[in-house]
Amino acid sequence: MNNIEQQFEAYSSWRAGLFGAISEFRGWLRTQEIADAQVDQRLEQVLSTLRDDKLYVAFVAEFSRGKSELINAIFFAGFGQRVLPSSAGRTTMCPTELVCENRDTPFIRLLPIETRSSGTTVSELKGFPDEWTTIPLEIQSPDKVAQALQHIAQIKTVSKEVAQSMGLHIAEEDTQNGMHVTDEGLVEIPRWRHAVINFPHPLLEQGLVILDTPGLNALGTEPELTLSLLPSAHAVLFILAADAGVTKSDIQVWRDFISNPKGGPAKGRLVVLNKIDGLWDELRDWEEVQHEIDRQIQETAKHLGISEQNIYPVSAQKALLGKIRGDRAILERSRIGALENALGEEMLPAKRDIVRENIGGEMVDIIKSMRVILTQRLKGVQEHMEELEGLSGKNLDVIDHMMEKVRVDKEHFEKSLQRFQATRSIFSQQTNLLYSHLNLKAIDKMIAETKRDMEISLTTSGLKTRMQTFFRQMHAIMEDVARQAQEIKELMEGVYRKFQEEHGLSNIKPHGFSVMKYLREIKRVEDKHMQFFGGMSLLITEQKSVTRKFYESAVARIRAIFATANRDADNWLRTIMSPMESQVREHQIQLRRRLESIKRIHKASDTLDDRLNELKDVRDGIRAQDKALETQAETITSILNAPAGPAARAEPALDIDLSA
Ligand SMILES: Nc1nc2c(ncn2[C@@H]2O[C@H](COP(=O)(O)OP(=O)(O)OP(=O)(O)O)[C@@H](O)[C@H]2O)c(=O)[nH]1
Ligand SMILES: [Mg+2]
Repeated sequence: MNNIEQQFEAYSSWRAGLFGAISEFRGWLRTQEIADAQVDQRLEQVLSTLRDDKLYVAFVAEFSRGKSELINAIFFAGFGQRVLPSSAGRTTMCPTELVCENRDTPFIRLLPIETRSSGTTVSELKGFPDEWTTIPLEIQSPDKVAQALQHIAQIKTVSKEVAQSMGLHIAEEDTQNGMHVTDEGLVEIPRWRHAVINFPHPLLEQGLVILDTPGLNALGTEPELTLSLLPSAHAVLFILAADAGVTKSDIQVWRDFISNPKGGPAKGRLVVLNKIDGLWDELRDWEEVQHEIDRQIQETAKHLGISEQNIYPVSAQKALLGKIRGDRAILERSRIGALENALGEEMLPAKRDIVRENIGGEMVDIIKSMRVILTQRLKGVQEHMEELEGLSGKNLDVIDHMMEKVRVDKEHFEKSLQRFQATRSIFSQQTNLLYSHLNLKAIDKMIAETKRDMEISLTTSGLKTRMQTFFRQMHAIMEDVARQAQEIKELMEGVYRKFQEEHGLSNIKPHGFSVMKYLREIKRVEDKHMQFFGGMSLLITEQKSVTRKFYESAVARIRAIFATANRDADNWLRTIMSPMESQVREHQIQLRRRLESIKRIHKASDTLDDRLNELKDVRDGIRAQDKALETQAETITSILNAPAGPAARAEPALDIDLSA
């Protein structure tokens, strides 16, 4: 087992442990009648987040640097031969995802390049299997698998007009980036736009997704890939080759897709110097070879403006060979181990932090609200018991009086409840306003307007300004959302406070709805785009293709951000009401119970002692539930806070704190 496999296993068992503890908690809540349907649904949401958890690793480089070979070496040596096609010249022609959705039916699924004409994004098309060509893989026959995977390398020739209609960039000269033109004046284009390989593999089955990309050409033509898939990948490996050095187009890929404006590689970004076996020279001693490798690393570090420790020298080819043959000496020389260690250590602890961040807050929230309910129940029973104890030895008049008091309490509470119902209608007006800001139809309208303006824009700067305006609009909408959410929060705070003051309900504060992450995300899409289009000197004849690129990538991303914001707002609105509602319900039950027992004693149908004993049982039951809740909460938080693996930092990155 290499380090990635070990780290992955540790991560998977951590995740499974968390999943188990949360499922158990959910089952327990169901049997105990503490949680309502909403809490149950929230827990289901948390569990499905854990279930669908994915880890993305992308390989990016100019063509022929050995991306596909490196993927074969790191992940597929166990297959006994090359899985992904790897050969001299351009090989991988379309972005290729390796996943395991279903281990029993391995296949390769290919999206025809013609789908580009429709302007539909790849992620949208994933919902329509009919648009794809699916070829089953016979895993028992490595040759047949290799043959089927050759599809990734397929090209076809079309006329220039057809290529242009698909928004593909044509290289007018051989030195240019773009699709190659044959002697007959036809354009060679990839046959497929995207490939998904469903392959049974232990890491893929556990949620790893590997993304192999073609060289610069295709990176540029599928903005969705570069602007959405790559930035969100948990790890990106940027590959250079020792035989090619650092060329102009390597630098372009680095600058456009990987580098961090703050200098140095960003988190989870690794730089690989591949093909070091080319420097192995029988006539030189090993020390000299190492010296030469070090020299190339220094050179590379200088070109990229990063430190030497960030560069991993390897030989993908020898690593694959060493693994398949079980030859330790070659494997050692390939230096693949150090890269695998770094990858495992960068990727998995970071991934754990992300999961922790995504569900930790929600779990803390749910546990706290369960605590509030139990505390409130306990308080109610105790007060009730005291009340009854006070009745001991009292005459009917006193009991009458007491009954009257409880009845007044109950009526008073019911009046507040009516007021509460009235605020509900204000609340729903306010939420409608919030939803009107987030309305996807309205966003679509703005998108359509942007598109129209861009298409009739006459200058490059006009195009760019229009794009900027679009981002500004999106920004402004989010700010409206933030203001509206704040208003809703204040409204709820007022309602909460009133209930607390008048009826002694527990002090709970509704939490706010933060739009920070959407704003940040919109900004990131904007920056990436302005960088992407800003560097281009556009011919005005290209405006249709620029518009389309913008449309396919930025717009798809922005729409996705708004869709997420809508979903988050739904959840927020549910949770902001839910603790309030459950408290009110609890309080109402208690009032009824108090009234009922005093009535019974009044009618002498129960003795005081019977009633008190009954209440003692109820109280003990709640105490036991409280204890059980603490045990479960403890289990869940200790898993959440567990440091990640052997290489973990001394303290967890995010401390989930359950103390009230
Ligand atoms: N000597 C040597 N050759 C390698 C190594 N890794 C890859 N190659 C060769 O380099 C060529 C390109 O490798 P690929 O894996 O196809 O490169 P790629 O980056 O996927 O290229 P595209 O798919 O065209 O973008 C192939 O002929 C490989 O055999 C290595 O470590 N050493
Ligand atoms: Mg390749």
